[in-house]
Amino acid sequence: RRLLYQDVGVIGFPFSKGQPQPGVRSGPAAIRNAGLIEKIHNLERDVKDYGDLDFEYIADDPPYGLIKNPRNVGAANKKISAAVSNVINDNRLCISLGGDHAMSIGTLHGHATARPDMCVLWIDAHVDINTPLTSMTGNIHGTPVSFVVHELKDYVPVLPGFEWMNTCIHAKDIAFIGVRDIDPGERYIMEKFGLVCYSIHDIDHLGLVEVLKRAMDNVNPNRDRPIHISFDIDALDPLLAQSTGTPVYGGLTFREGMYIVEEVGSTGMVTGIDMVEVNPELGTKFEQNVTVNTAVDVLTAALGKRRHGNIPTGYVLPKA
Ligand code: EXY
Ligand code: MN
Ligand code: MN
Repeated sequence: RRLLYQDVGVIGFPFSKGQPQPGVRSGPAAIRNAGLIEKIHNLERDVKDYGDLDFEYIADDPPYGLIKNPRNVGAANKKISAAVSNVINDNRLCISLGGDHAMSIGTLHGHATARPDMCVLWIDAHVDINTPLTSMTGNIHGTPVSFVVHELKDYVPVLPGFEWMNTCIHAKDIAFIGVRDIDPGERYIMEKFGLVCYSIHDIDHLGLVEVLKRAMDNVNPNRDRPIHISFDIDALDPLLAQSTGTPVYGGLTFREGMYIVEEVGSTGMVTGIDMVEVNPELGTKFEQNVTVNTAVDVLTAALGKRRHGNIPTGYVLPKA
């Protein structure tokens, strides 16, 4: 199938202010060290590494209600949004390496700026749709979806640092897959605004093939819209992704994770991917390696690496 964008851009967001554990800043470096760029290159896709963004630190950043680091998170996301729309305007599929999930405020905003017709698959143990007023932890990585959905505009205060921001997708443009840990306020919001959510229970009940087909029918019925995959590594079972800040047991298997990205990738419509919440400083050395390598496998599968093998171009079969 033809790809909407053949070329790939990779950009790192070593960002951790959306939650309390600083190690998630090292996610982009660990994923690069595991060979991501070369593995994309081996798929015969042109790949440009845009490097890592650096974020200035705002020292005077008192909480807004419970919400921690609003100015730092807001200013970082302004830069992230501009960086992502720049990559997509270069006609490259944008891979955003995190970093905690608060950075997806900016990746979704930047993607929607460049491609207003895009839709979103949010692969996560969580729905990350607390508003700054429903959040019980004050961690912005539990709230990014509330900032971008038009229908929630009246429920999200303009936090200091977020004055630049406007909502950019409709509630019907996002589907969640893999959910198994949702707060009461989040469940209420999902029902009130009719957000599409396939939990782990739904996968057990219907099977992943059916769930993914339904999710795509919900957000992209004609398979003609650009797709943003926001992949939180904690969607996968902690056996595969122990090195993450908020692991939840009973997650997606390796095979389920791979199936999702192979299948969505094969539509040719993926234009943005986030790989977030990889924290290479948590867990044992073994768990760190498993988590990081799994993140790389998910990304390369989304870009066309097939478990049944890829046909090599220019291959000459040796004659006897
Ligand atoms: N719902 C909880 C909160 O709002 O703090 C936990 C959110 C975890 C978010 C992780 C990254 O996906
Ligand atoms: Mn998340
Ligand atoms: Mn999560």
